[in-house]
Amino acid sequence: MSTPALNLEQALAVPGPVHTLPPLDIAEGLISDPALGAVARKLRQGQRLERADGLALMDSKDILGLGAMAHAARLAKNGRKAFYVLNRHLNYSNICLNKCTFCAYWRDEGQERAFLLSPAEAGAKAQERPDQAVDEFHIVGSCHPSLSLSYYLDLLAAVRAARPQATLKAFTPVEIDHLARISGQPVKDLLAQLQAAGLGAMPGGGAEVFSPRVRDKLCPKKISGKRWLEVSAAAHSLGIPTNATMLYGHIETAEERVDHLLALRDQQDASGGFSAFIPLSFHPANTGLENLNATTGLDDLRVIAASRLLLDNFPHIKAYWVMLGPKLAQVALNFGADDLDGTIVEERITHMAGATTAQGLTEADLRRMIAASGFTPVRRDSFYRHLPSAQAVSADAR
Ligand code: V47
Repeated sequence: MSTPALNLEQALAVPGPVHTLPPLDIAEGLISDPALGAVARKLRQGQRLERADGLALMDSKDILGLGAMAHAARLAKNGRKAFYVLNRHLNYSNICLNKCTFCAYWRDEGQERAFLLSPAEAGAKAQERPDQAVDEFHIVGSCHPSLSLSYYLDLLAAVRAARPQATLKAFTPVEIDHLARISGQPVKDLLAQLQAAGLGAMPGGGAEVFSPRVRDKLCPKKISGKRWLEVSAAAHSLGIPTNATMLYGHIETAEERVDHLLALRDQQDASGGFSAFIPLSFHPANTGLENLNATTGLDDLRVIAASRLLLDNFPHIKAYWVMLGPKLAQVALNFGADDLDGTIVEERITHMAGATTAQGLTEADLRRMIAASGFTPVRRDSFYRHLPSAQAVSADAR
């Protein structure tokens, strides 16, 4: 299927920058934690939540109360739709200057398991399984010490040539900042050049937790949270929709989580181009924080629910099945999430940190997970436009 070019308003999944929640229908008897009572009252009146409300959400063990509130917000935003995308992750390199403590993926040049795909190799991967549709390539790598901008332009060109109809969702704000520096250009000029080369959207990685305290400890070489937001805003100003993430479950406090979410909400008010928020549960294996425990299911659901409620101006919350596991991702659809991400095919970052989930899921798996939880599966493109299920299309073609 060929995808027509988008104008700015279509490309941004929200009609205007501020998009708060309508008054929500939350039954009194569903909340057992008294601290959540005041939050529920505000939501019933359509009031925007504040920092103290966020802390009440982030500290509560009343998982059913949290779920009831987040589910009401989810229904107001997305009804009973649950989205998925036919995507493929393409990691071009793990050779990275930043060497973050929480990351098991990075390597030094020449080290065991270090890799760098040539643009031709990336193009060949993009062409694999020609019978299976790909609507989006999620292209992410590292801050490589010696590649020049021409490599990244060639990479986009090779993937684009392999599957011209797929959207290239490429390079986190961290990589974009790195490319701007190595090419000596302002971020906006660099983004315009990448956009002309086929970049259609950007993933939300590298946000971690914006707190300078956490960044100083875990990723001192990475750009600041302020810079991450500036790069995202520059993309929004060019009509490039982007995502946002938060890596939680390591050394961050509840306050730092809430402040991260509120900084994203402020940025969305200002620049309006975030499509989805993806909470990322920390996986400790093979990292510098191996002594930490993995997150619990309660914490995962709580972060998803709190995100849905605080990020009232984000159209979508993803339950990323690679990190949550498919079963909890399915449950998360009742706790505020409306998107399961996609088929993925090959995942490296979380699996190098000990994930035990599959490398990929089929469209049938995703549709079954969604339908079995009582939601309506919707195949989407990178801009949340609905697409017919590829299964239905191939069945029709028979
Ligand atoms: O940027 C690194 C995080 C991110 C670990 O935008 C870790 O649609 C857990 O950003 N344990 C990559 N997380 C994943 C990502 C993403 C995934 C799915 C969809 C989208 C989207 C974005 O994973 C990294 C970093 O923040 N990460 N190490 C770890 N040990």
